[in-house]
Order: sequence, then C-alpha cells, then structure tokens
Amino acid sequence: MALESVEPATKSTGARFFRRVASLLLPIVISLVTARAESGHDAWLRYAPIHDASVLQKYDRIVVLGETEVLQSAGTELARGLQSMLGRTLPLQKEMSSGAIVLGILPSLPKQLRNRLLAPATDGYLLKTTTMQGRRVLLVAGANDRGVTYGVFALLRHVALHQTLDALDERQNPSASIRWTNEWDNLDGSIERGYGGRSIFFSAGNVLPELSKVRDYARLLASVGINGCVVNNVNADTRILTSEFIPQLARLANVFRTWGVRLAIAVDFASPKTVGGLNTFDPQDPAVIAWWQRKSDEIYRVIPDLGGFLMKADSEGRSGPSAYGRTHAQAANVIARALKPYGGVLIYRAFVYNHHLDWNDLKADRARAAYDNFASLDGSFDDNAVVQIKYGPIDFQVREPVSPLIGALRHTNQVLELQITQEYTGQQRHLCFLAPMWKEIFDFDLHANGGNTPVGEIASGRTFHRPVGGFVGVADVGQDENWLGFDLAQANLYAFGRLAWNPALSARQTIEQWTHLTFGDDPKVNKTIVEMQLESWPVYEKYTGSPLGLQSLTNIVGDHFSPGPESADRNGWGQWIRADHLGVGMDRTSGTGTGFIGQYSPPVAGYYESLRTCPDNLLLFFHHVPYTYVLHSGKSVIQTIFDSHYEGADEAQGFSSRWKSLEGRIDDTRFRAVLSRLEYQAEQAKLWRDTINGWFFSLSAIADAKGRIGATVPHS
Ligand code: GCW
Repeated sequence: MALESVEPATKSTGARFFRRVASLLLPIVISLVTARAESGHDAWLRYAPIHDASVLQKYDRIVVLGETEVLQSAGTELARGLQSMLGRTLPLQKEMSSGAIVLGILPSLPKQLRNRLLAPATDGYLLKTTTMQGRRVLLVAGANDRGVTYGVFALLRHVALHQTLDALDERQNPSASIRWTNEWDNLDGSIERGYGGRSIFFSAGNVLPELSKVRDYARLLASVGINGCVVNNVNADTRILTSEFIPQLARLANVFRTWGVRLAIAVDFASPKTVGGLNTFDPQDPAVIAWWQRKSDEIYRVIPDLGGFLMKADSEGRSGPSAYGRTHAQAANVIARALKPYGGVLIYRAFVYNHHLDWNDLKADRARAAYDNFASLDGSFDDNAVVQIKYGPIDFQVREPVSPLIGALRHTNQVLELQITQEYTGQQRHLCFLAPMWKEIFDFDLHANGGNTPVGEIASGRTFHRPVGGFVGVADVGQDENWLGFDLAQANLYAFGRLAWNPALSARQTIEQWTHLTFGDDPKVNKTIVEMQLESWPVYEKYTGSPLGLQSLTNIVGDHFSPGPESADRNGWGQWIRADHLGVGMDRTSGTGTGFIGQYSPPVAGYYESLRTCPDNLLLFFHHVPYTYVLHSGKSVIQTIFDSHYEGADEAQGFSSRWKSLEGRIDDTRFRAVLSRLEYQAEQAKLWRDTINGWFFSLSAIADAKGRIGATVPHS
C-alpha cells in the first residue's frame, strides 16, 4: 500500500519535472532541429510538409517488387519523403494490393500489364496510375533499378511542387547515357578549385573511414538523375591504381551503388611505369597493353560496376602519348580495350594545349588547340572511348563561343564538360547561376550537318547516332554542411543534373523548381530568388569580363578570382586579349588572324568572321578593334566596357537589398549565410568595376563620356 501510494506520487513528481524540463528545452530542441534541417545539407530534398490532405490519399502502402539494394533504398526514400511531406506513414510491403504505390523494373511486372506499357529506355521510368491484377495502383516502373530510383524522385518532386497526381501517365527517358560529375579531389583531402571545404572522399592519403556524407551526396546526385561520379582529380595521383588503394575505392563504390551512381576514377597515363614498374608507358608496347588489362581485371574484380576511367594526358604538364609519338586515339584505345569486357568507358579529355605559347606570334592561339589536336582523329577512337570537351575553346570562362571540336567529332563519342564549381565565375562567393549560360551552349547550332545540330543534341549522341554521349559537370562538393559553401550555388548542381537529363528544360523551369524545393512555398521568396538567380550570370559578366567576349579578366596566373586584366597578356598561357593603347581583342579571323574561326562549319565561320554579323557579346573574342569602334548597339567599345561595369556593379548592390527584403521569410541560418555572401559580392563588384575601368582608362586614355572614371581609378 505504502509503495502504491508513494509510487504514483513519485511518478507524477517525475512527470512534472520532465514536463518542466521539456518545456524549457523544447524551444532549444526545436531550434536545433530546425537549424539542422535548414543547414543546407538536405539541399532540394528537404521534403517540407505540404498541407493538402488529398494528395495521394488513395494510396496507403508501398510495394517494392524486388530485393536489390537500389530498389530497397528507392522504397525507403519514397516512404521517408511522403512521411515528411504528407505526415502519413506508408508501410513497405512485398504483397500486391489495391491502393499501393508499386515500385519495380519492367520485367518484374505481370506480362499483361507490361504489354500495355510503352517501355522506357535505359535509366528511364514510367509513372502511371493503372490497374494491376485487378487492383488500382500507382506504378513507378523503371527500365532498370536506377530508373525506378529516378521515378521515385520524380514522384516526390511532383508532390513537393504541388503538381497534379491524378491520372498520372508519364514516361521519361534521359537524354544520354553519361550524366556524371567529376570531383577534383586529391587524396590528401584538398580539392582543386573546390570552394565547399575539404574532400568528402579522402583524407591524408586514404579514403575516409566514415562515408555518410558520400551516401548523402550519392542520394542528391541520384535525385537529379546523375548516374556516375569520378571521385578524384583529373590531375590524378598515381596511387589511385595501386593494389593497396583499390579496396578503398571499392568502399566508395559500395556506398554509391545504393543510389545507382557508378564510381569512376581519373588515372594517370604513365601508370604502367609509375605504378606497374615497367620501363615504359608507350601505349603500343605489348607489356603496357597487358598491364592495363591486368589492372582493369583487378579493379573489376572488386568493383564490378565501375563506370570507367577518366584521363587527362599531355595537358598542363601531365604525361601523355606524345612522349612516344603516339596519338591520343592510340592512347585512349589501349585503355578502352582493357575496360571493354566489363562495360566500362575510357573518357579522354580534349583539354590539351600548349601553355608555353609564344605571345609574340600573332598566329599562335590556344583556342585552336582542342580542334587541332583531336579533329583529325575523328573515327579512330574505339566505341567505348569518349572524348570529353570543355564547352568553350579556352577554359570555363564567363563567356566563350562553343568549342568547334564539338561539331567536328562525328564518328567519335563525346561528352560535354561543364563546370558547376565556380572557378572563374566567383568561386561561390559571388552569385552566378550558370544554367542560362549552359542553355545558350546547348542551343547553339553548329551547323555540323548542314543545319539544326544544336550542341545539346550532338553531346547527347543523338545527332551522329553515337552509342555513348552525355554531360559531365565538375562539381567539387566538400565537407561544408551545404556542400558548395554557398546555399544559392546549390542551384548549379541541381540544374546540371536536370539539364543533363533533359537539355530541353529551360533555365527558368529548373530554377523555379529548385527554389521551391529548397526554400518553400512563399511566393515572394520564390519570385525574388528566381529573378536574382536568372539575372546573376549577366550581372557577373558585366562587372568582370564585360559583355564583349573578353573572357573573365580575372587573375589567371593566380587565384582565378580577383580582377587581374594585366595577367591575360604577355605570358605563355594563351588567354590573351591583346589589349594595348589603341585597341583590344584577339583577331581569330581566317582573313587576318589566327584562323580559329575557320574551325567552325562555313555558316558559323561566316557569321563570326564578319564584323557585320559577329555578335557584340563575342566581338573581342574574335576580333581586334580600336576602342572607338562602334558596336551594333551604337555605342563604342570603350564606353560599353565602362558602362557595363557600372551597370553590373550597381545590379550586384541590388542583390543584397533584395535578399534583405526576405528577412523573416527564410530560416535564419540560411538567410544570414546568404546575406553575408551577397554583401561581400556587392563590395567585390565595386572593386572589379574600378579595377577594370581604371585599367582600360589608363591604357586607352579615353575619358568616360559620363565622367565617372578618374575619380575612382585605384592606381594611376
Ligand atoms: O581550368 C583549369 C584549372 C585547373 C584544372 C584544369 C583542367 C584540374 O585551373 O585547376 O586542373 O583546368 O581542367 O584540367
């Protein structure tokens, strides 16, 4: 009795105590949870609650047809996303029943149903409300496991974006087979041109012991359709191919595999010598050929689904086939053949150029290099060899014409290389949403086959019926909670994946989706962020390079970040703008210049060659003109340079004030983090404006018609 009376009393005192503690702690816990939830880690996969009870109400369970890891994680993801957004727990089951969302690959579906469906292609998926064995179901079917994963993410995206889910009947196929990121991670944990912290893969020469970040990254990649990832720097450490290191790579591959992402690695061409101990790495030497085969056998034994190898050879000091007088095709093929039995590809970068060019030679031109090195090899690469081409002939500049090599390779697989990490576009400390640039590249018609051959179609392999093609984005994510160091820069990763899947999506569509998924429903938040993002690339271009095709005008021999127009000329790097006291621009015409323009097909070459038709925004990339030259716009070159830098810098000031108008509508953590970057950008934009304008003013000795320069010249 005593006990009985004591115990409830104790309990209730305890309960009161816990309630009190809880009431004190709850706000802290909630804010911690919120802070964690909005750290940017979940990026566009936040699965914020939506308040519409009718969404998917007809479905109360998830049936996964199949046991594979990929299918299981797709099922779990669907349950997790729906639980979070709808507040409903849909159990995962194996047995079919009415009201199920059914996940499976085509062959696992009953034949009767299968016969009614238009099958998706590899990696593609169907979302369809239908009946299965007499039961009403929502079908998420893939051509393969990966396709099911993509279907699940698409369904979750529809829910999050409040898109209609009644009578779903959707079939989506990816544009191309290669939709990869490249990560320039070094084995010591640093990342070349990475601005989001240290490597999520490596540290101190090894793969990290704990790989939960890698798992989360693979999930992010899969959510936008990316199916492969090269985890190490193209400036490859030879250790990657050692027998000690390969088992460590297998650990990464295992984590990626859950999300259908294939691991791939960058390898060094001299490896047969440096790793294999041979006295040569000549690609025609039988011992070298045998070494590549043995190495490939060894890797595929532990990573049976390795995507393949990526190779940077004869570039920026890397070894290559030139050491033995062999061609790039001979180099690529010997390795491609070793990968072939396993379905792997060898991706060979076309970023080959001489960085000791003679500045005094007016015919020398780095822009010519990729075409000069590769065009004549068209047709001599094996079917599982792929040439990876940077979008422009120089190097990820804020604006370049598209690489003419893209139109020249018609009997060779190619993939287009884009840069998500903002090496030359503000290094994630400036807002610069790159999808509008990528879209201009995709949509540019190279007239490679007499017309209607946009770059996006060529790269995907469709134009020339190539077995392999696609898109590669240099991502360089890091340990920072938000992956890229800047919440708004995540949009570039999202857009890359979505556009690689479907290059026909518009930049606006991708950014509208991203903003909604990443920041929620508030219309003012959406409108403001979408507009800022869409304006950001032209703004960045205006206060840095100028909108006349002068590339980035950043310090190209140093940080690639701060203004450094003087670093462009008088060195061997070839990012020349040939600016002197009379005029500016590289003469790349066929008539009087380097002949680069002649690498394009006749209609495109004609368009750029003539000053009458060459667009203002690439004028100085193709032509050398006096500062007084009058553009199509009616304004002189020099006044355009001056005005655009003022305009761009003013617009950049506007970003931070527009962002401030969102205070209270966005979680505090991201609000403040973004604000501090935008305020920094505003200051930097002024520095850019004054440095570039001051420099051109001193050089040309032409006054600004509006009298602004002089007062702001930083160094006279
Ligand atoms: O843009 C240059 C970068 C190098 C990079 C190289 C490349 C990985 O400045 O850091 O090296 O391009 O793409 O190979």
